[in-house]
Amino acid sequence: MSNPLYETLFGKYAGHSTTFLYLPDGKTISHDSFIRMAGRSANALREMGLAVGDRVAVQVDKCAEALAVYAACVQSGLVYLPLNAAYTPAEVSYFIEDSGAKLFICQGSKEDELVAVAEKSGALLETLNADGTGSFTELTRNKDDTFKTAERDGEDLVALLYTSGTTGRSKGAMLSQNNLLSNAETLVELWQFTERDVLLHALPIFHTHGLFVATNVTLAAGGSMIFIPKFDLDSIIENLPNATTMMGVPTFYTRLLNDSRFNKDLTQHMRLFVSGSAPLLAETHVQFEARTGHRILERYGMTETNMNTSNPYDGERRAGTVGFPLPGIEIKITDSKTGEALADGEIGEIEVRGPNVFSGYWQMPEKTAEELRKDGFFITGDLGTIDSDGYLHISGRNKDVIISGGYNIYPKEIEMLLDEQPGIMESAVIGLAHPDLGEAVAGILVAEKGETPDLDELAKAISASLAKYKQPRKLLVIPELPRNTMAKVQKNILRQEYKDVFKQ
Ligand code: MLC
Ligand code: AMP
Repeated sequence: MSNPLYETLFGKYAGHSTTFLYLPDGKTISHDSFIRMAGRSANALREMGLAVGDRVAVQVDKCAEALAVYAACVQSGLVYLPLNAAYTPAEVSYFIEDSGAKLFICQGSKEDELVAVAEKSGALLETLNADGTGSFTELTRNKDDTFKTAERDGEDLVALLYTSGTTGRSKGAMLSQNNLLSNAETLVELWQFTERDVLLHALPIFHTHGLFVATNVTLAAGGSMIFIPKFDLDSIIENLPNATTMMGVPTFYTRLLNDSRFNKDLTQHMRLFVSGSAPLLAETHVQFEARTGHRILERYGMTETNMNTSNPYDGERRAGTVGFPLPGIEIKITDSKTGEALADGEIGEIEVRGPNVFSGYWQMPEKTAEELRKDGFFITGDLGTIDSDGYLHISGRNKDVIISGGYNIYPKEIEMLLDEQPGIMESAVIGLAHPDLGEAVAGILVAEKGETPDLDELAKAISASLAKYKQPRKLLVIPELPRNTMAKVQKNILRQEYKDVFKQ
């Protein structure tokens, strides 16, 4: 096979008139039409002068055309770099520059703000809008809809996904053909996906969950997706009767449970509900089963590794656990300080090895060496334990990260901004329990001597630099931050002190 990922996800469906996408306006796109759309995009990319290995950064709304750019990149050997649509130009600028992207495709409405970003790093700039129009679409018009697929092998880079770091600098996780292919094939089998499946897709397509788990698994099985722009209760309820499966972050499921229309009748025909990206409370699992009769299947993954573990499809889906290592993937629990393996039942660092594990961080050999051991085990930064039946329980994190509605937020990035603001001496950013988002961001501030910061002004000042979902939902001023004898801020004390801030 010349390009295994392309063949498995797309190529083998050429000529198939089966439906791939059900779109919000009632239109559908068949597998064949989608592949032709991707072929036109691949020809446009080639004619723009892009060559195998070049990075294509994409910050657009969710639409079929965006997915076709992903397929076109796979087909033509370009490296796909999806970016959260909420990132500000200041945030995006780093990704474009760091990746050396040759092309940046953005929303038309943001073009003016982003011209300078593209120019600074010498990237071409094109637009793609939520309705599929835009300058990039114009370039694909009248192009040949077949494209000679680029030869690629398993180790070749397919995607670069940026994940923030505890030091504040984002790192580009390099994902290969094999990483994505092995995971998609494993999950199709484990979760028993077939061409009869219709996945209700309400996740964003710029992260692992919506792009590689939901989309790749559906594609590899030859199934179809009801493609909803974003999570919206009414559209979920309206579309559920036509779906067989759904994947979501825990917020999807808690929001559904808060709506009385979500009941057994609406879900009886469903085959599978999958949850991941953030901890699903055991309580949500139990309530979901009581309401619908379905046991949510919880799995565990991350940007650097795709999916690592899953509760079983046929066996017991155990609430509060993330199940067993996927076939071909090893998990071990180690002592954070020594790296030595710990016995089952002990809590330690979760490490993972397998064909799913990325090859390293883009142009960051030192960071790669810190987290990816020579023997292939990746140190996830998550803490967990394996119980006597082999189920993995995630008990916490060894990394300072907040997970809000399934988005990872690194406090360091926000603290650096807060600390720069006039009148602020220092800050600690923490995640506090939030009924809808799991965790939400709070900023605890210490003012310079004699200063009384205006918190509204402060919030406004940082908003230009930070995506909305990262902005603290609560800012508090306190006299001093609690520190241990090593002068390290004790965030656990702050989390305890302010634990009820977001509780209703
Ligand atoms: C949106 N907002 C958020 C937010 N999402 N704030 C904090 N955390 C979030 N996750 C902001 C909006 O900008 C808005 O601001 C306000 O909060 C309220 O918006 P909303 O309408 O209530 O939110 P909504 O748009 O419905 O989004 C919530 C959500 C969404 C949970 C549906 O965030 C979502 O789809 N999350 C999925 C994330 C995901 O795909 N993660 C996978 C990562 S991959 P305002 O003030 O302008 O109204 C990964 C690996 C793995 O982790 O294992 O899968
Ligand atoms: P990201 O870096 O955005 O890919 O997020 C990956 C992180 O999400 C993991 O390291 C975990 O901390 C968290 N995560 C993913 N799935 C789960 C889950 N099922 N339960 C708890 N945490 C999860």
